[in-house]
Amino acid sequence: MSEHERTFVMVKPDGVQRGLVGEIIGRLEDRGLKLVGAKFMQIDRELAEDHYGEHEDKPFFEGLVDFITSGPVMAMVWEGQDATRQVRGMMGETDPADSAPGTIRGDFGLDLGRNVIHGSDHEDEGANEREIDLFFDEDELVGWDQTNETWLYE
Ligand code: IDP
Ligand code: MG
Repeated sequence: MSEHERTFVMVKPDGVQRGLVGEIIGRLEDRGLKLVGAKFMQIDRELAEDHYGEHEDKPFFEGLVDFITSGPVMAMVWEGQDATRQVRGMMGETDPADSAPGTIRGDFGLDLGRNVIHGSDHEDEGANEREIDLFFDEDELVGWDQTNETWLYE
């Protein structure tokens, strides 16, 4: 079994409004990933601007901050082998229009600005840890033994 890691995942306001929280959690559970933290919350502008800081100079930044603060989100931490990259694969491409059927964005989205889910970028070293720290205190994360682990990992 190789090293397990934690990744930050968030159902965005469009996903919450469209009733996709259960569907998305179900897909991550079915894959074998382990939920270790969850918080249903509304993001304030300060947190949104921090979280999307890498995009602050982009023309879509204001609209993105407006959108992500416009309603509740389901913020989560999921754990598993290669979790960050695997979740990104399940999400699809940034633009739902370029996302394959079977991916979350490919199955539930049509428009770049309404792409349902966020997941830490595996190509951005340490993004998972940074985002987890931004949204969760250490004592809000729950370490637990997944009893089916021997059937998920060699
Ligand atoms: P990612 O969510 O796949 O990591 P990023 O490039 O990090 O994609 O962009 C963050 C978010 O900003 C996207 O998920 C999307 O909601 C939004 N976004 C990215 N590019 C555009 C754009 O060109 N127009 C509008 N929104 C965008
Ligand atoms: Mg990104």
